[in-house]
Amino acid sequence: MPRTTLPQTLLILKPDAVQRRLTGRILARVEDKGLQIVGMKMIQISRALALRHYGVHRKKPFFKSLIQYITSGPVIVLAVQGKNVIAITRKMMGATFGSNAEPGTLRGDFGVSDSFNLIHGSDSPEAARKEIALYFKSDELHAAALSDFAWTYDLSEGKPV
Ligand code: FUP
Repeated sequence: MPRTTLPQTLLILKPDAVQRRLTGRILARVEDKGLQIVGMKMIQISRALALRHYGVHRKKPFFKSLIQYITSGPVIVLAVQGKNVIAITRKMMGATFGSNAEPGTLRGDFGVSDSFNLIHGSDSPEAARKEIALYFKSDELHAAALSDFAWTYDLSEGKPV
């Protein structure tokens, strides 16, 4: 199997996804797309970690409720890799809140709230690097190529070797 370096992103299945038992269906959509889960764990995000993650929003009016929400219960954090993974996962997530997210997207299909939005996904390669490092140690990531890569990622110019 050829070795490849695929871009990575951080996803968080937020407390409402866990409480509403939606995590399996969201994970299935990630895998169905052909993305590779390279790290996964259930944690409860501490206030200190939430402040580091969402520090860019500290001046926003929603900051306090955002920190309260993300620390309110267990979440599933995922490091995911794949071709064009950031753009693809952002598209799969949909607009920020379910009330206006398109049908077919995760937020559009599974929620209607204007506060709880089920899933976080990094919005740039820099954010992804920073966020993956916040949640995972390097030995918690398992990024070796999967056996279907030649077919899923057409890595050998049309020849599935
Ligand atoms: P997104 O990239 O779609 O997850 O959304 P943003 O990066 O714009 O916002 C980060 C988080 O802040 C969202 F997941 C939810 C929260 N937020 C609010 O609570 N109210 C807002 O008006 C905007 C964002």
